[in-house]
Amino acid sequence: MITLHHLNASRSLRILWLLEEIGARYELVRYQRDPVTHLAPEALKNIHPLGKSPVIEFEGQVMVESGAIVEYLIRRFASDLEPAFSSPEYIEYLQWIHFAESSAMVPVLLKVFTQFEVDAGTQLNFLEGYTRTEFDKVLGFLDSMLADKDFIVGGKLSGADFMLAFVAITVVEQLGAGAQYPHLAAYLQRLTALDSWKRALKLEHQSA
Ligand SMILES: N[C@@H](CCC(=O)N[C@@H](CS)C(=O)NCC(=O)O)C(=O)O
Repeated sequence: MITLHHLNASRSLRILWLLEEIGARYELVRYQRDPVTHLAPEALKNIHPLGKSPVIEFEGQVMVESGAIVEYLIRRFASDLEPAFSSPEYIEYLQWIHFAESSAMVPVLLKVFTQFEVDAGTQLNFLEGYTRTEFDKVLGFLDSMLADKDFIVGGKLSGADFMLAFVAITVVEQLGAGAQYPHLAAYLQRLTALDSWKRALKLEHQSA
């Protein structure tokens, strides 16, 4: 049995959606962000010292990092969600999984945090220009790569989509940048139309 330690409004949505898609038996343990600090509750540190989510427990091991969890669960339970290792698509698949949590999340989070500061009236110097340049470069690239695709790799749903969905939802819904990135917005619409996504979102909202 898999246990998912799930923090609301977090990257853990990637894993919740994946578990719903796979149809695996799992237990959901919910945690709520502190309304002021937005941090996870201390209780999450009892599971893993970082106190971040997602965390899964499986067969006596504790595992963190959403990308690693996605790769592992797919390899173990849903190999149809990854291309064959020897295919060119596998390289694309692996690249996009890691792009989602590294190249993409850095400018996306910078944008979220600088927005907080701008809204609070903080005078930003280097950070504002750097964030804008990086965000436009990386999200523009992702948007262009989605121009003629339903899913990011091989014309079908794969682990890379589970990773990128959180990037898309943050950019489109939280940052309101859907008009600037129409292919990303359309991609998110396709993902959110899937039954497994709808089930995951229902569970996510129950935890709010
Ligand atoms: N690279 C990690 C990042 C995990 C992470 O930073 N999770 C955030 C939520 S999106 C978190 O738990 N924040 C609460 C905290 O740090 O207290 C992953 O992909 O799983």
